[in-house]
Amino acid sequence: NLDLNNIQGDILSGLPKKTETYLFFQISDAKKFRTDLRNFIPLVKTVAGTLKDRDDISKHKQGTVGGKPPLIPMAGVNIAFSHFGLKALNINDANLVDTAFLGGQKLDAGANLGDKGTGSGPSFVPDWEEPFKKDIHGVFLVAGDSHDTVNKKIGEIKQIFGVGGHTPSLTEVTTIVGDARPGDQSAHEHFGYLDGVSNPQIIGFDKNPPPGPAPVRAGAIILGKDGDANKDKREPWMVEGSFLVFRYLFQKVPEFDDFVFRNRLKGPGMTDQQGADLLGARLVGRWKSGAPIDLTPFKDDPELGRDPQRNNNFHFTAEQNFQKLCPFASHIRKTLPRADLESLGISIEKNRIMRRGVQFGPEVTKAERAAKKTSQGRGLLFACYQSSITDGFQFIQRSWVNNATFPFAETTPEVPGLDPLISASTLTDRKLSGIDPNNPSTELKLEDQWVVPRGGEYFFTPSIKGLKEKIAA
Ligand code: N7H
Repeated sequence: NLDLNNIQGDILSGLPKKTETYLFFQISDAKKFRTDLRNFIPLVKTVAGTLKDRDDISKHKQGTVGGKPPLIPMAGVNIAFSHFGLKALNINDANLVDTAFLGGQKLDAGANLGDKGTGSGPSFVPDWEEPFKKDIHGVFLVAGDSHDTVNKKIGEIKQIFGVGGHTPSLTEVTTIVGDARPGDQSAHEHFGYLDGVSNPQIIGFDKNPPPGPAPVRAGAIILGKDGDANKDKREPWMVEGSFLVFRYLFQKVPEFDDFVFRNRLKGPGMTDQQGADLLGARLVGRWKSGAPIDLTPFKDDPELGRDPQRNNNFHFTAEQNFQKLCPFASHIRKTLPRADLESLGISIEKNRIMRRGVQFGPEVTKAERAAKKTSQGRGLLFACYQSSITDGFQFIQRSWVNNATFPFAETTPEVPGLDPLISASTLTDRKLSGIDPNNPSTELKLEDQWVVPRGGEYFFTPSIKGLKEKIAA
């Protein structure tokens, strides 16, 4: 019972994004903004539209003989609003129940996410890029095959809202461009690991879910459906919307590589590079190829890594209370503990998030690699959708990632420690156990923070009906 013509496309099908621009804005003239928004709505790509685009892309690929087919010009546009934006439009969003959303990410950044900053409580100012310290009202997401197509689309959007003319209804706060990495790294994030392998499969939407974590009810991601804890409180305009978390995450790649090499694992017959690759895989929980270490703990298996029928089919079940195969604190075990909780009868459905990020910044240069020091900004425009930020992104970051005793500190001799990639730098004594498969209690001290948050906001991505009947009404 999902209306695929009503739900914005990025949420369930992911706008195809070789490149994606995020244009953050403030509403400067609420009345005119509403009128302009009516003209903008036809540009919004729905799930149905995105599925059609994906179908066209695959037909196009199949129809080309030899070589790589050129991409077909294609752009997808979505829009989302922060709590501040809805307030600027005089929309009472009190029933858009989600403490994190209603407070905004700046308020969350210190106490709940652990970002660096100054001050405390409501006067906390995160150590972010300047534009993100302002109240952002909304964001346009424009994804596509090339900068040309995306920029053209952005030109159309600006024209609709009068930007650059005499009567603009919004002002641009900042624009960030994300790009998939080149060549065979296009599906890999900047540390080199295959990304986008594991996302929740939605019952009733994903027709043939590959083996892996249990599919979730649509309400885990989409408001007003079974599985949304606040289903009964949702007003019609909220139904089939979703909360979007955006985080501007910089990655220090040469520093990470240097740490992994210096702390490489050692064993009979293992080369230095193999030892470094094994340590990296144990920090992430997957090899760079995507192969999960729960299935192939000591040797990469690229064929497994690229096989969707197998690369997510693991649950840490052989590992209850143990971390020989995969450290408790490895990134993918921390952020999705699978049977670690499910075997105790604890459902993790409400904690699932649909990740839709894209990389930004150039490849690491020779000079950076030689200096083992980052001098150009690069990282991940992290984005994820959920029906509750409080149970989704915020909970994962606060209660799992930043919590050294999760999971199993009570029942194992080893304290798991912190997620080595994304735990907060403000935490003291940053370390994790389980890194050496033969000595799980040995702890590895984390010297640095390789993922640095430099901005973000919480948004609501409304349905088409929500846009027409409430926000633009
Ligand atoms: Fe993470 N990385 O490259 O190491 N992530 N992540 N993430 N992440 C995942 O399964 C990465 C971040 C999740 O289902 C993979 O698609 C990096 C945040 C979740 O088993 C890799 C950054 C949050 C999963 C990375 C980053 C999460 C996941 C494996 C920041 C939420 C699915 C590939 C720059 C708070 C877990 C895959 C599952 C997987 C990386 C950020 C959450 C390789 C570099 C902020 C839920």
